[in-house]
Amino acid sequence: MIMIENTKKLLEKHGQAHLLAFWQQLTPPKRQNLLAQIGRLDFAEIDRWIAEYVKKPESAAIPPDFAPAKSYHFNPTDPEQKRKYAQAADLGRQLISAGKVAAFVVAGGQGTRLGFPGPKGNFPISPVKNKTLFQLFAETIAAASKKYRTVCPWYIMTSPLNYAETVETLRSNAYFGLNEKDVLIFQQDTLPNFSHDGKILLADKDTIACSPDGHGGSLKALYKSGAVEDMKKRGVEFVSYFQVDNPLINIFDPLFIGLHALDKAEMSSKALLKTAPEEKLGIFCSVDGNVTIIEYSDLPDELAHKRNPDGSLVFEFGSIAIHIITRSFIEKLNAKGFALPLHKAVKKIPHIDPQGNLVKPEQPNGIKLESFVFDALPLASKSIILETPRSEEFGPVKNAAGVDSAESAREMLIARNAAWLESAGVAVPRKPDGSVDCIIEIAPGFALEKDDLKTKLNSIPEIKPADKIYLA
Ligand code: UD2
Repeated sequence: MIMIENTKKLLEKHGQAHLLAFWQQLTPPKRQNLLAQIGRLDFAEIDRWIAEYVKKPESAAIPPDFAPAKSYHFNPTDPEQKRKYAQAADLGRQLISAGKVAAFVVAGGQGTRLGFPGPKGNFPISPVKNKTLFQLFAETIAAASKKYRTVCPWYIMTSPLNYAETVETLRSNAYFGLNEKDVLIFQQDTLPNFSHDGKILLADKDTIACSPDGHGGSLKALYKSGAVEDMKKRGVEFVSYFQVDNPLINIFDPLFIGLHALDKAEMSSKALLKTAPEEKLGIFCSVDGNVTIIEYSDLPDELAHKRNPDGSLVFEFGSIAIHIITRSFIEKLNAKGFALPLHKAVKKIPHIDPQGNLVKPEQPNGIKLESFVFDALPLASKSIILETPRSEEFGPVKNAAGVDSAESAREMLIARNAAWLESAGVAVPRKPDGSVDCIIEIAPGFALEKDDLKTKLNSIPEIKPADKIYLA
């Protein structure tokens, strides 16, 4: 009794009394459930979010000292840099071999654009065997562990919405050949959803409407879940961060890992040249000398289109959400407490109206808040950017068709496989327009990078036009 009175007072003070509107209709367990959810909310923080994000129009606050960021080119540009790249790649290989590098995929998104039910990692993508994204990542991790004679652990962040299904996928597929104890699956937090006037929405009479707190939530979730502690026990010092939608990811890149370590960076990124000003990639810039990424939707058009005298884009480097994060950086952030800024997205959010009816809106009706992992970049004492060729490392599966779709990702996988084989001296049939005239899949266990093919040439058959080739 006292508890509900206190809760009522608290909610009234913060303008959220409607959360108890259906109290009288709830059974005791449902009342407990609702009270527990309310108990987990930090109302002082919520008041701040409402004032700072929910009620404010979305604004792109571009700081005055905003400039393009400097990056390492994928090929060294002078002899001194050539030496540094060789040293870095060596160091990277040593670090992987010593078990100091872990794979970390953020897989908590809802994948609404793709229209695929369930975890996006279950999406079938490989060109011949139709392996799923999760299987490709698992096989890559297994192949790296074998190549470097070590154990590379895999951390998977899910949201509460897809945790159980992700665990079930991994379990029922025997972790795709990895050891169960080397795969840690954990959940990110959620944040409440709001109406435009700052009221928390109810998904049901006893349930607050919530959504995952964005991939920025990973920096807290890694810590809270015990994943960082687990890394510490294993001696992992670097986290190779990637998104679940990119089958071309090179998870264990010795050069990237080595440059990050050599430059004593805390959080580093891979970049690629944008195809067009409109391409949907966050852009790299420097603010007050700190590497920063501004999301494409926040970059004013005039800056996105700004060109140098030679015609290149001034802000030409896009982020493909590939990072190396030093474990101690995550520990440091969490030990002293930190809050990444939130970003607001206006979305269609099903909810219960004041009369208790379920509303499934046709138009965006409310606000979801999320944090972005790249907002931690300016908090790092040092951050490097390594440019990477698009054809080698980026073919995201975002849409059902067209740009950044399963089809375009499969084409890129085939094109990359063909280029690797050709660079090893294997003839690959091509059509008159230059495109690859066969379907080739190279299993991660066969080659993780093109140099791995050199020792496998005897086991590669002759490839004829329209062939379907699986190299494993
Ligand atoms: C992201 C980047 C964009 C570019 C692009 C490359 C942001 C805001 N934008 O755009 O700059 O680098 O990727 O592909 O990052 N996720 C979670 N939990 C969440 C939300 C997302 O784990 O609460 C994961 C999600 O499963 C996916 C990744 O984060 O692996 C990216 O999410 P997205 O599809 O929303 O990002 P997108 O395509 O808008």
